[in-house]
Amino acid sequence: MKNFLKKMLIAGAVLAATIAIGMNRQQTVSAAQANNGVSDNGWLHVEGTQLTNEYGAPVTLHGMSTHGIMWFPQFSGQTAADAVAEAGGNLFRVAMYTDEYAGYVSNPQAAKDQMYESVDAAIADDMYVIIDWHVLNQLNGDFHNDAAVDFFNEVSAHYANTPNVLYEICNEPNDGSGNNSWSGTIKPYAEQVIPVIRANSPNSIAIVGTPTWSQEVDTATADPLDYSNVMYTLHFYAGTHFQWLRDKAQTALDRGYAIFVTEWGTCDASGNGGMNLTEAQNWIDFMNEKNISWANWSFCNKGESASALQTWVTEDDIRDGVQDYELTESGAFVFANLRTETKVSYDYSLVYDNAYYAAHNPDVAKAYNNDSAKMFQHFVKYGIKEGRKANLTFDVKYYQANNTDLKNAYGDNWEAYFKHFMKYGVTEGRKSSVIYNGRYYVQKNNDLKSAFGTDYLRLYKHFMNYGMKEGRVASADFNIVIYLNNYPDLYKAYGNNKAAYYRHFVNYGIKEGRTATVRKSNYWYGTDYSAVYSYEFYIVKRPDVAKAFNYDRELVFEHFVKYGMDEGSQASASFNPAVYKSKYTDLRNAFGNSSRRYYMHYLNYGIKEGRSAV
Ligand code: IDC
Repeated sequence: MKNFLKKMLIAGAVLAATIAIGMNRQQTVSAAQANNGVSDNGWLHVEGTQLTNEYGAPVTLHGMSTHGIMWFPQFSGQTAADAVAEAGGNLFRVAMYTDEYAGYVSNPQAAKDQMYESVDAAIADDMYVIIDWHVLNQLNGDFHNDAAVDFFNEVSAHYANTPNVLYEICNEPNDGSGNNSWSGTIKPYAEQVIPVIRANSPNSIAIVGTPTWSQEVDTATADPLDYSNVMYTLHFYAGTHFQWLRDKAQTALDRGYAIFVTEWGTCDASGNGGMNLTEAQNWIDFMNEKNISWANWSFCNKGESASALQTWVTEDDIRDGVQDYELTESGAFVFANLRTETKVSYDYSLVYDNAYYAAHNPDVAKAYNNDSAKMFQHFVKYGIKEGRKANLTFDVKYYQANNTDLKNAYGDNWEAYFKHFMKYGVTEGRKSSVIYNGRYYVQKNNDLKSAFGTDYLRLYKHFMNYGMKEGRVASADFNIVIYLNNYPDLYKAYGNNKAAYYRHFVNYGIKEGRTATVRKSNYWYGTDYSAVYSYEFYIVKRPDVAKAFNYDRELVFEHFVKYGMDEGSQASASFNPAVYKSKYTDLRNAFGNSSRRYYMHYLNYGIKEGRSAV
């Protein structure tokens, strides 16, 4: 079993890296499926310097930026997105110029139409996509602010519930000479645009350009924006920008802020000068080491060094993906670095038990002929999405119903609940099943509290491995003592096999309407004492007991079962042990003065035999 769990962990990590391949596509228009894309990572957020996926794992985006979408629409739509996804990218940057090349301000509708087409193409491929307000050289610190507000208001409403979309609100917010004031001009612009986006799509990522062609991430982070999920733009061109610019990046990281390289080139900053692949490699190493996400400039066939495609390559040529000979020197270098690996690995043993999965998913067990490795793969690829039952201590539907904060965020996205639990929920001691609530468990078991404190992960594992066997209480919804007291049939079947009662309750008891919270009166370990016991009678007969236990029904009853019978106290008008004894010589010969045995005889046989004790 231990070995199998270990294998599961490893298989989980491997599967997480390759899972995209097995995913069912929703859209049929495109052929591509991004590696390490949105269906693997969900909504992104920023934690410190790190872009992080929905499940708390660091994630890196690598992809291509379009050239101007109005200039090169043939390399800005579905064909282009597919080609980038097929080459291993999980990011597509949609560069919508504001001014140059039929930019947004001269014909907003046409630019928007192309922008929507490009963004939707990336979404169809399960990629993340940056909507880039590609402003370059505005004078007087105006980045078409009003137009930007309108634009981002519209697109963030349109994509409010789409985890794919990231908003880059100003590509390079320069004034005429390149430089610009961060605190005086760019920051106020961001403070104008970001709230508009957040009003529509509160959890989205905003990427903000920085002074000097988006190089001064150091200046920007000296006076940072006061929003969550903000990233600062860094642009570099390997022929122009060297270690001194990486130092600026390092400054921002050292301060704890996240940067995004939304544009970089293998050549010089003009986009068309000399290549510097040595320096490009230095940059790639730096970005890999820091987990910095990037988009390369640019995916087009323009005759300039930065272009990834040869000048003669057409859209038709790349419908079957980009072939090596269709790439330029730059393109070849960039494409070789596109693929990212999922860095997520989950401890599936927290939510998955092979025998349980087989028992509760007979279709799967049958399809895979009970092969445990294959069933586990089924769970990771499909079962988790379908919200299937996979172990006793994590019930995804219960988790949804009993954690309303998550319900609001995840709806019926079952995979999100499983992953949330493995990553966070378990360590937070959340309610995970009708039989388990970490906080309750530690509250009700003092020895565990001193052993584990609030290490809820260990508490959960303790419950799985020992707690159930030991019959410990771990949920207000299931009290094993009450359960086994209430139901004689169960006690007969399971005796002191405590774990069996948890299983029975989860698998059958709930459906059968059995109760494990309220004791049926006069039941003790499955035996009904009603024929020999009534609370009202007993407290009159034994005022000492009633007083000692403050008239508590449960405790008074417990006294009767544990001591009262031995003491020969009558507890019901219909059974007087003294009368029973004096009436039946056979019993007297057998039981002598052991008064408990008269009670038990009456309950087990006497009643059936028609004997009487009054
Ligand atoms: C370049 C294009 C080039 C175009 C020029 C002017 O590669 O074809 O003629 O813009 O519009 C940036 C900009 C990006 C530039 C790129 C290369 O964000 O628009 O593209 N660059 O010069 N910042 C630094 C370099």
